[in-house]
Amino acid sequence: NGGSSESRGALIVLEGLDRSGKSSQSTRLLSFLEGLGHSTELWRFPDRTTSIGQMISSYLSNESQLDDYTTHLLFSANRWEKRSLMEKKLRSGTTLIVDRYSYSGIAFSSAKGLDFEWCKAPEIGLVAPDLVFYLDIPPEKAAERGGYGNERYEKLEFQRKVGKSYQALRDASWQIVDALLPMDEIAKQMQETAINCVLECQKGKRLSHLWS
Ligand code: FDM
Ligand code: MG
Repeated sequence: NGGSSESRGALIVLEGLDRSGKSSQSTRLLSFLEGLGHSTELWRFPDRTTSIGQMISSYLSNESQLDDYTTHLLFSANRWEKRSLMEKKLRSGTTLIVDRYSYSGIAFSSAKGLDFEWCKAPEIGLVAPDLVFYLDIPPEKAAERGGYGNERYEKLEFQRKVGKSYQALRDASWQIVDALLPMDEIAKQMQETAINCVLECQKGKRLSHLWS
């Protein structure tokens, strides 16, 4: 990357309903960018490896009960505990591909009936993504794909509500991808947009924070 100490990595987020193909496409994007010689890491939220992440994980697998508001704040705290490392990596030139981020936090909690603005508030100040891929899939089609697991939110009725909440979050950083296209086609579309984004960040696009 020319060795400029100012060139930074890009924050690229993947969002979408469960079974929309986020995880497969994140992995493919990772290999693509690494293949081009870009320093890249794949992250995901919730990050279940931390102690907050373990509370979230046991809630999701129905091993524990938690108040909805508290749950929301734990998901947010799970991003905050990674914020400084995230910023450090980006500033040192590493691109981060992140499977779910603040948009999931807001979409899932507001789908439970929590106030949208209340859900948004704790996300203010986190690093803003440079690019968000939304893998767009009708909830019915997602449900047909090899079935959901047994986690708390993996129910068709609920996923329909989440899909609606996501729509209110779309902004200029979003690229909507048709998740019903063949995997290779999706990967190709994403690669083109992602590489442009990585280059823009290298050239000096400033890091910003949610929601600006
Ligand atoms: N989820 C994920 C939330 O409810 N809030 C959040 O902030 C995040 C990041 O957790 F149903 C939900 C979305 C999903 C569940 O995510 C676990 P994975 O990607 O299926 O592990
Ligand atoms: Mg899941």
